[in-house]
Parts: sequence; C-alpha cells; structure tokens
Amino acid sequence: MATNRTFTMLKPDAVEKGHIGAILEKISASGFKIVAMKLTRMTKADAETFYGIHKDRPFFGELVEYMTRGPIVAAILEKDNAVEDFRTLIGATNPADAAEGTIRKMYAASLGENAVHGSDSDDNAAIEGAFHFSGREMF
Ligand code: IDP
Ligand code: MG
Repeated sequence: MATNRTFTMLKPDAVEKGHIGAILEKISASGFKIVAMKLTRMTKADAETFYGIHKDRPFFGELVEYMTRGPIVAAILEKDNAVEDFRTLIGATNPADAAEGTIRKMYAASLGENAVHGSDSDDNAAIEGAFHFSGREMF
C-alpha cells in the first residue's frame, strides 16, 4: 500500500534562480503538507551516497558536481499517494518531455539541471528522508 510521505529537494539551480518561494507555493497549492524542511548543502560524499544507484552512469560525475555546487532545500512532504502524485507534479526527468504546468516544465533548464527531486518509491522516500533529517526534525 502507498504511504503518504515523499522526499524532495529543490536543487541548486532552482535555489540560484530564486525559485524557492514559487516552487514551495506550487507544492502547497497541490495539497502537499511540509512535515520537514531545511536549507542545506550536500558534500561530495553526501551526493555520491544519495545518488549511489547512478554511480556507473556516464553522467554521475556531472550530477555530483551539480548537486554540491550550492545550497538545496530538502523537505519531506505529506499527502495521500504522495510518491506518485509528487512525481506527477514535477514531471518527466527531462523538462523537454515534461507536461505543461509541471514544476520541471516551468523551472528546469535541462535534463541534468532539472530543478527538483522526487523520490521514486515509498522505500526510497523513507531512506532519502532519513538521509537528510533526524527524527526530531520530522513533524
Ligand atoms: P529522476 O530525478 O527523474 O528520478 P533519475 O533517472 O533518477 O531521474 O536521475 C537522477 C538525476 O540525475 C536527474 O534528476 C538529473 O538531475 C540527473 N540525470 C539523469 N539523467 C541524466 C543525463 O542523461 N545527463 C545528465 N544528468 C542526468
Ligand atoms: Mg530517480
């Protein structure tokens, strides 16, 4: 059964361009409740661990460089069917393929720099949330 939480990051490009407020507004307006949130910066080791599943992909080095170049907003979001509904809200990985009105369509520049992360499964949502937040930072 689907759990009701997912994990997101507003990635360095979204923060650099000043899109934090607009993206959080869209997330809230779409029915997600923020139950954990912080501005933080991933170290190289953090990014290599977080994206470990992609370590053999040709873009891994570029991905780690991108995700560590500046602060991100990390958050845990609550809503019925959170993982699937949030993936729908953010749109396809490549903004060129993302549906109109999705966060990536509106705010992402490219396949590599695509503004926002969304967990792809309930298990990964729990793992990724716990990677960034302690128990007393989750509400
Ligand atoms: P997702 O973020 O939509 O789940 P994944 O395939 O899990 O997409 O890839 C993780 C992240 O790696 C993407 O969001 C994007 O930032 C980056 N990425 C994925 N594919 C490429 C690529 O072909 N070139 C450069 N970066 C990529
Ligand atoms: Mg993914």
